[in-house]
Amino acid sequence: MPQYLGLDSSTQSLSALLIDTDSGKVVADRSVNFGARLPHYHSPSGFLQSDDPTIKHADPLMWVEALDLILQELRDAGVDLGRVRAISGAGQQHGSVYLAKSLDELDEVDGWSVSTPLSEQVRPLLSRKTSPIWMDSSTSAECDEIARAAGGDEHVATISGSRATPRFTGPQIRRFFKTCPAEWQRTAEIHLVSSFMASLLVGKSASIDLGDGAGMNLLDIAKGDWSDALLDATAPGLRQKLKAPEASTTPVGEIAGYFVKKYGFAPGTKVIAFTGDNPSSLVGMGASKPGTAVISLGTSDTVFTAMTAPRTDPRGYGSVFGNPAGGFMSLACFANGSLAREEITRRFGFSWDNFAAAIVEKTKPGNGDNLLLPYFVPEITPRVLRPAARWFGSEDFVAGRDGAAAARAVAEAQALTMRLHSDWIGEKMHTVLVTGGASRNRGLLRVLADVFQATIMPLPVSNASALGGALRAAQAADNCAWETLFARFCPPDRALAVAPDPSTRQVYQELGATFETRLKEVLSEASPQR
Ligand code: XUL
Repeated sequence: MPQYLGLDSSTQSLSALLIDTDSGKVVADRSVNFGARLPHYHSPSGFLQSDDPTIKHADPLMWVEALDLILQELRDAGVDLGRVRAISGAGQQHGSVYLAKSLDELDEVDGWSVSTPLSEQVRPLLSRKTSPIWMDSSTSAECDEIARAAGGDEHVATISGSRATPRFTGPQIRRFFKTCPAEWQRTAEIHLVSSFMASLLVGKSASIDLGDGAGMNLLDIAKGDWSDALLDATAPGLRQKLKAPEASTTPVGEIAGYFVKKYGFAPGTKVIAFTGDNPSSLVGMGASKPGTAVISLGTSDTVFTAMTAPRTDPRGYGSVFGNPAGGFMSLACFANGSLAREEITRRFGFSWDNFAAAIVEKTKPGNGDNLLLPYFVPEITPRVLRPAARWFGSEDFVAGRDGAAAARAVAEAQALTMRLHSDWIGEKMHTVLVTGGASRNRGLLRVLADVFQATIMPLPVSNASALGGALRAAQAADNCAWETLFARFCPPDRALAVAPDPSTRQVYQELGATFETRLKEVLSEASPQR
């Protein structure tokens, strides 16, 4: 009964999902919420507070401690980790970890000492105490510099799949090089969150994979190698600080003795390259072939689909990443996902169920004339640099006295912006698979179905990214066929499918046009190009 473990180190939590490929069952499914379980990192939503809303960093030791914690919990719950044949996983994309010493230089044969918690062993290795994460938007100047040095934005997009983009790792690295020269000098190796987590498991330096590596503005996505032009435009000597990227199916090593002794893994358990959470979700949704669109409702909302050849977003917001199952994927990312939904539930004292009921039972498609631009945190798509939520409509709505309308307004605005900003992907979306923490909320599903005029299908497993890790482990380590894995683990839950109501098509065409007009007004007042 072969078992495979998938890990997902996301913005707000670390999740672990264990599958048994013979029975087709999920054997264990656990999550450690950083804010709730590791309060000493002062990161209630997974990142450190900052006076500057454009700066979003996290303490990488929090991710390390969460790894020890989740494995301890699995072991204490009676899960026999000795049966795990291989592990893979994912990390929030773009975030970077800076080490003063390559993990390949760890002294012991096994890498980590078993007598000290892992986070205490990693602490002295960090050349930079904090990690910029995907929510950081402080690098507009660096994006301009990189684009200029590399021959313009279009050229950067043609090489790397995306224009120079503030949250991407290359611009973040450039800002670090410019603002912290001493720490930059001390940095021997740079990791993404994904390759960092894989490195912890093997006690050696694991390569960045081509899926997540494409989110750095450093990779030549056609060649599958770092681009000299982009490396040079970013920081001097950068190639020496990055291992060569590898295909997402690459085994990066065997599990370190620390995990064998502490948690009972079998010696020799294979670790497969980790990837970004969105590429991993593409696999975990069984959507790794073109033709199926996915919406992920997580801390960020994302819309993505597999594609055979890269196609870039003419508006300049969307991205092309590597598809871990081969080929490419397109992605549009919206920072105001669950943080915006949580803002509304908190303001109006909604439970998650009441929020759905407010949408479905108390309000109607189109929401009267009430419309919200839900930019409670700086937005990625389209670029809104400072929080700028705007309320339009009835007096009560604008004054914050109509909770039901606010619930529908945030859901409608999110669906409309997803529809508008994923049009470049060019796939007609008849059926859309949906995943993420919010993918069971019937209010959100109803609005998505009507706005997209497509059937929305949730999967039985809500953490597609962790599932993608487990499936990739099975495929890469033991050659399990994708089709078999998808048939066993990714059948959409047809009982939960929500079909569109055709009578709402016109309403959402009109609301879409109003939304676009309002958005243009806000963008012309408040936002720079990136
Ligand atoms: C994708 C992106 C986010 C993070 C969230 O480009 O920035 O979806 O991956 O974890």
